[in-house]
Amino acid sequence: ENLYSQIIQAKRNNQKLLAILLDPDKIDLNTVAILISKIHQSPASHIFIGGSHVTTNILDELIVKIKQNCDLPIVLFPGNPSQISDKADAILFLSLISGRNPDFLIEHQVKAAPILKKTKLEVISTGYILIESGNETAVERVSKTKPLDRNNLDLALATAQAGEMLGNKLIYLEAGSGAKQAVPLEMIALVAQNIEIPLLVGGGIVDLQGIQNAYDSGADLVIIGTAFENNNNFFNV
Ligand code: 1GP
Repeated sequence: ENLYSQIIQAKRNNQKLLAILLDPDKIDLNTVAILISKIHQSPASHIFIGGSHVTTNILDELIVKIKQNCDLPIVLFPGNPSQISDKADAILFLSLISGRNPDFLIEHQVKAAPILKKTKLEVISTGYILIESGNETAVERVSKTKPLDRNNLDLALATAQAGEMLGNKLIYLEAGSGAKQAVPLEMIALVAQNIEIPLLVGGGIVDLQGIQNAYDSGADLVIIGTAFENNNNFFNV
């Protein structure tokens, strides 16, 4: 069974999903075992791997090590085409549809396509929407695009719906890693109610209540990066 159909199935059953985002640049290969044990103690359903400016070449090795100790699906969340590893299970094939930088709308995807064709990775087309979060995040800096106004709910919805009409299989509302403010709950609710495909939400969620609020507003999958990175006991309450 492929990963996307599992996400669809979970959505149908109203079963909420949780991804822990690991940034390969910030991980010490020698301590992966401890990290994995913490992930096991958490409610995570997926591991996402990636970052806006990953410079490391330990990606393959890191994924192999995780796989030795952990059955959770590993999904690449790449900042650019160099962050592809056939050791993972799937890749979010992102198009930054909130921005107007052709590199992140289509150029990187053109570069990545022939590489992906040679792998067995499940490619999941994802409309990636960056929302203003009170501080300049790495996505904004690296992509040189402006996030959507956090008060402009109609524009966020229109963007998500355009992504869905273009054939995206997921919509990802992103405040950016380490965002001061997470995606507004009203925006999550409006988008969730008006698209059919699963909705991912991440960026700046720093406590369990924040995760629950996103779920209650209609997010199907929440991504936690920084909070778990800073405190591997984040989920143990
Ligand atoms: C970033 O949405 C993810 O792409 C996670 O963000 O690091 O703020 O949890 P945080």
